[in-house]
Amino acid sequence: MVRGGAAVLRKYGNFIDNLRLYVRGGTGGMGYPRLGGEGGRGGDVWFIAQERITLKSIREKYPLKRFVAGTGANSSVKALKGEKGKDCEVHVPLGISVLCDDGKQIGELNAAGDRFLAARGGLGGSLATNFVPFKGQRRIVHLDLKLIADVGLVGFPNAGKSSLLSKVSHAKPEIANYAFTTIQPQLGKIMYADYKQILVADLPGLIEGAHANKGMGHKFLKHVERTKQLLLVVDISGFQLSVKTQFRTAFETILLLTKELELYKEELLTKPALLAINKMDLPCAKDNLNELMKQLQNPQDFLHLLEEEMIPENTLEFKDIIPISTHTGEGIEELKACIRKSIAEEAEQENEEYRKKKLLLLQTSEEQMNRR
Ligand SMILES: Nc1nc2c(ncn2[C@@H]2O[C@H](COP(=O)(O)OP(=O)(O)OP(=O)(O)O)[C@@H](O)[C@H]2O)c(=O)[nH]1
Ligand SMILES: [Mg+2]
Repeated sequence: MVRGGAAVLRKYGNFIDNLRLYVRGGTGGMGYPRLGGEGGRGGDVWFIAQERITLKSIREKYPLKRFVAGTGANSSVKALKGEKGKDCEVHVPLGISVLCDDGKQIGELNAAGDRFLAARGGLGGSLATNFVPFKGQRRIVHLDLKLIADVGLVGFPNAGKSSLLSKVSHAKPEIANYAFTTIQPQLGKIMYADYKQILVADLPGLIEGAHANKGMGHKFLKHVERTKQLLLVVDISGFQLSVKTQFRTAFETILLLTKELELYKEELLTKPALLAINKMDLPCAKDNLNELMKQLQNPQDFLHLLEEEMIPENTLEFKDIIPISTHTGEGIEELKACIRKSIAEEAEQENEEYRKKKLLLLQTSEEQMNRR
């Protein structure tokens, strides 16, 4: 167990996962009253998801963060119907939620090529509008980035999440013996011998009180929302942030993590979860593991020993519990196999649900045909 409080003050880094933009559709073109001509519609502002774009690159390329589409052409003798204004296309990263200024989600862009109409152009002037054009839609929107990974690593600081990522993938995250080494999410790919790949997101450590914005707060948990599965990583020797805070055993850290996930969003607890118990090379590890397994088998028998506010309403059900050591390599191959199995089972279940839905649709359309 290692202490580490000094690094708490370190900054969030220059990773950006939220960007505020001004978007405005183009104004319509003027109508032509004498000949009844109609001005062109103003251009639209579109967000288009594209690989290899980051919010940082958008901010650097467009420091004013204003996106205005072209004005529609005026109606003229040569062209009574004015041409539409030029659309403004903004390329954004994959995994973006588009939010209004009031926080309401108005769109999502997940796959390359997904499009979202951010601001519609105004209508051109015509007989109906007394030949006066309309202005385009204007608004402030927020681009909110969530990583799309198969597995999200969730744990207290210093548990060895980054060490694990570096062990199972080619990623080179920073690893150090203090809390909050990781200050921005990192992605790594587990490559299996048959070329199967699974994407893992290493996230900054979570501490108790994260929901009240302690430590790095909850802001990173939003990335977990889109990961298919959770992998909790705990230090078998427990955790203590500083001399001023209480020591927590591995069992307590698991409950506290569950509680923080629950306080952030209860649905997170419905995701399939695995538990990796790390640092099994430490001298006290075997005894601690025996104790922990007893506690995990019958958590209810041990909850009365804890402070009430630490106890989550629901418990996480782990599909597998794997003792590991990123230092000696113990359990790493087994963990990789469990991750793969769990992802495959999940995909199979999704397929099954899809097949059932299709079958139901087929049956209902057949019934309808028969009734005719
Ligand atoms: N003994 C032992 N130490 C480990 C093991 N895995 C990681 N460590 C050490 O634990 C410390 C923290 O490791 P990190 O991988 O940086 O931990 P983290 O969970 O990413 O921490 P944060 O980024 O702060 O949340 C480092 O000093 C590692 O060398 C292990 O299996 N055994
Ligand atoms: Mg880390």
